[in-house]
Amino acid sequence: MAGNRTFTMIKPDAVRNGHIGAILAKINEAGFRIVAMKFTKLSQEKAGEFYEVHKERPFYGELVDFMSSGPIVAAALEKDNAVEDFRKLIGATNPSEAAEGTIRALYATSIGENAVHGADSDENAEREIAFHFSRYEQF
Ligand code: IDP
Ligand code: MG
Repeated sequence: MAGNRTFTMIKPDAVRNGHIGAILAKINEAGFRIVAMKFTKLSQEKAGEFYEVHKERPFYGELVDFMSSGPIVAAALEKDNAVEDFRKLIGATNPSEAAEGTIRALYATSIGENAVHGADSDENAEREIAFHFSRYEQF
């Protein structure tokens, strides 16, 4: 059964470009409830740990540098079928392939600097929420 929680980050490019408000509005309009949220910055070490699954990929170093290059917004979101519906809302990894109206089509600049993260499975959503938030920060 599909779970009802997912995890997102508004990435440093979108924060720098002033898109926090617009992206949160899209998330709300799509019917997600925010259950935890923080404005924070990842150290190189934390970014490396978060993206450990991509350690062997050629873009890993670039990804870790980028994700620790400035503040982010991290949030846990709730909705029926949250993981799949959120991936639809953000669009393809590469913004040039992202469907019209998706967050990445609107706000991403490149395949690396693609505005938002979205968890790709219920299991990873729970792992990522626990990585960023204690139980007492979740509502
Ligand atoms: P996803 O974010 O759509 O799930 P993944 O394949 O899990 O995409 O990759 C994680 C992140 O790594 C992407 O969101 C993007 O920031 C970065 N990334 C993926 N592919 C490339 C690439 O070819 N060059 C540079 N960065 C990449
Ligand atoms: Mg992914």
